[in-house]
Amino acid sequence: MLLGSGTGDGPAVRVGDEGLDREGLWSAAAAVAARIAGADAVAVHGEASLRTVVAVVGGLLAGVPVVPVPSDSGMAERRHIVRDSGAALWLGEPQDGVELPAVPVDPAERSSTVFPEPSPESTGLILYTSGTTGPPKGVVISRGAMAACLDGLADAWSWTPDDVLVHGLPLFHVHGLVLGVLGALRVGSPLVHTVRPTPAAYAASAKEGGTLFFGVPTVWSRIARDPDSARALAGTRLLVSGSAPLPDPVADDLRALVGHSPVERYGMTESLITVAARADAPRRTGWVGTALPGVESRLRGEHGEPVASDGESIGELQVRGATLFDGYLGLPEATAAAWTDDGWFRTGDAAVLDGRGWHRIVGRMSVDMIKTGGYRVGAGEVEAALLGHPSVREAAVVGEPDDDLGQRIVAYLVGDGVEPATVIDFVAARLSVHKRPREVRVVEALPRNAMGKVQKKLLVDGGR
Ligand code: MCA
Ligand code: AMP
Repeated sequence: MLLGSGTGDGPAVRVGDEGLDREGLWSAAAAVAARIAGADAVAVHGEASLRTVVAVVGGLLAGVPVVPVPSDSGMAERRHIVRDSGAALWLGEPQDGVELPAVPVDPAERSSTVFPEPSPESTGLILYTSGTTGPPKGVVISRGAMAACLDGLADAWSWTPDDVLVHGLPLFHVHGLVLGVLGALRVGSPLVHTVRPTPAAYAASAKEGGTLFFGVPTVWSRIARDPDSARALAGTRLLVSGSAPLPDPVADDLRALVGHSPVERYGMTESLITVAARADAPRRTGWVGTALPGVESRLRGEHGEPVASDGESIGELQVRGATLFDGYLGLPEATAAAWTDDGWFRTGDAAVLDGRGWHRIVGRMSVDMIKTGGYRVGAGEVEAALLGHPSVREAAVVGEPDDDLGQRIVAYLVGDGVEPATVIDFVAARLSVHKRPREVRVVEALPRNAMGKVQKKLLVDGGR
């Protein structure tokens, strides 16, 4: 069973001030499942709340594919996700622009209806994620892929029911939802979700007995800059970092303040987590670990040629195995393009492998894929949104290095009377708040090559 059994009166999940034990969660979710059984898919408002957890578990109990919708999404993105996914119902607080029938979700409700476990091949989640161009694509994830990933991580991190998992990550992506909620339910460890991943909230949860903590690098670097909160983590068993590269100085500062630094793990929405450092292995700063059981990885050069696993040579990381997705919803061409002819998924990440199977991620193959605060944002979709603003004639979006966010979204714009704050709000309201440019630079012209293509490298290197 993907989520284990729904028995037991120990705490299962707490989000902020609201909590449920296992039996309470299962019976509240069963009430949701009874209402939605047979639907093609359900959209869930992905706010950080107990209600979201109940809604997602309800969908999984009923065997109905769940489509989490970012809670900070703007109208255009929300509409796209709802329409593209084919969701028939909306679970959670009704939102502007969503015309689906809303189904109430009440954590206090109880139902004893029991549902048969759906097959591992069936779809569990459809998660929307950005490519380099175009609107976000629906990544179809099977229940079996999630189970394989979570079992691999439980093994790597010696994650057991004795752990208390703590994090405050968004409930609409792999990190916060699959690892952070479904992982805790599958392993049987209680989850404390702090609503926001602030240093103070992590410190408070450590004092209350949290043992295992998840965060994106921005979360860890904010904790490292808050020594009192960092020291409060001293008694914890394991810190885990992922979704973006953990800067070496942050790992060093945490080692000094906490007594141990995070283990890293690597993955993608499409592949779930494929590579992880084991809890019992010595920390190797900058290295994200070895392939999970059931996953294989390799490096390939620009023309598909093998690249040596010598700890130095860089190639595109390609993966295959049990944790992989089933394709982009309704996009057979994009799905086919994501795989090599011999059946490996092209991650688009540049990596190094060493002789012991350890991986180091050295960057993205494309400048158009930005990671900001752990969120993946395609430059193309931000540029398209910006071009929808009447004062913008040309737009080029890049990710610039940022001490807090890893990369900061910067928009170079050509236009008439461009007001930076107005266009930033315009993107936030259309796409989502986390996709807004943090900075706008108005320029006379964009640097282009002889073919007319914008030379983004010049923007990044020439930017301040
Ligand atoms: C600011 N705000 C605005 C605007 N400007 N709202 C509307 N319009 C504007 N122009 C408000 C926001 O609503 C929010 O309000 C507040 O400003 C702060 O928002 P933001 O700047 O986005 O927050 P932040 O402090 O910069 O966020 C840092 C963060 C966040 C908490 C680390 O980036 C985060 O949660 N990242 C996690 C991403 C993640 O989970 N990725 C996993 C992908 P208010 O505060 O009131 O809400 S899955 C993945 O990658 C895999 C597979 C893997 O490997 O894990
Ligand atoms: P997403 O689909 O949002 O999960 O983003 C996946 C991308 O996040 C990967 O392709 C990597 O570029 C990046 N990523 C995830 N984990 C790590 C990590 N530990 N180190 C470096 N990059 C990472």
